[in-house]
Amino acid sequence: MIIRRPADIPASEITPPEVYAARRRLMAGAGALALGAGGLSGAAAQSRVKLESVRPWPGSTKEAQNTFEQITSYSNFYEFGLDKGDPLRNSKAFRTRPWTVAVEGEVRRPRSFTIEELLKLAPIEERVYRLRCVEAWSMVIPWAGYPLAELIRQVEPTGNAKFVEFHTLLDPRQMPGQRDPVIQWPYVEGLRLDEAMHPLTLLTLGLYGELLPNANGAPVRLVVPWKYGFKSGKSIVRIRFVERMPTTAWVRSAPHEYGFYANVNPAVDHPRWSQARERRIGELRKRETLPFNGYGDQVASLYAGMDLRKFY
Ligand SMILES: Nc1nc2c(c(=O)[nH]1)N[C@H]1C(S)=C(S)[C@@H](COP(=O)(O)O)O[C@H]1N2
Ligand SMILES: [Mo]
Repeated sequence: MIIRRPADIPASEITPPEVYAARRRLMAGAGALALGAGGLSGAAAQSRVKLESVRPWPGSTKEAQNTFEQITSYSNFYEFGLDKGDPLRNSKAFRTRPWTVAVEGEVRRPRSFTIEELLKLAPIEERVYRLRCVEAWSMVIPWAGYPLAELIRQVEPTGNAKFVEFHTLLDPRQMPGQRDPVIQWPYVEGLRLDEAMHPLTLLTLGLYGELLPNANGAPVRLVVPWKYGFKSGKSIVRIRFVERMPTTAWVRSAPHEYGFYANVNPAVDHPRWSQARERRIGELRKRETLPFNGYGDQVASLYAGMDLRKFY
């Protein structure tokens, strides 16, 4: 039996079947995405805005950081297309002002936050985190934000709040990828309440000391560094506290391939490829993937007693 490395796996195997089918339809449509995007291809680059005060965070990884260029041009953001360069190409005219995030469900003080309020809610830190994508690539990224727990405390979850849902903007006029039913839109992700409250879970507003680029989930996204990248929803408009485990977009789309927990785990293979190793973007060699993406000393206790082969 031949064991193939991820680099040898064709796109047809590494991509969920419905995504692969959609990609073929888009290619057959000869640029239908770019044309359908309302002239986005001619839009000027997004202006870059420096954040006012960003403090360094002592827990940052000292590993070499990926460049701004790599982080913005190699990204998954299916609302803007399926290829890694599509989010940068197709999101230039994306409007992120005005923007509000509704926080609702099982909370005593439901309310909306404007993006301006979110930028002032707590001191913004630069946190350099590793990102491990389920597709077996990784990056090191200097995000800017503060723990999601700061926001959660303000809305006071009730005793019934066990899980938190994160909903991305639904706007097919601005997000051309949403015109193709690759997944059921909008993108919905979720965390258990204790995961959402964990101090590593970052409400993210910036990258490299600037406001978030559109391609990386402007104006506000989540970053959950011990989980596969897809758990970190972008361009969030609604945060909902619920009693039951939410059916997230990827679990709905391919339940045999993507679990709710999605903790980075080199010992549990994806049904179509190994998760034991990863390629850091910008490198050729493979690195060993670490349990919980190297954050195990801080998060493993959240899963004490759970069978992580079953709850993947
Ligand atoms: N709304 C939305 N959020 C999303 C995605 C997406 O397609 N749509 N892709 C996810 C995946 S698979 C990854 S790996 C990360 C990548 O984020 P980054 O490119 O900003 O690092 O975003 C996640 N969040
Ligand atoms: Mo990913």
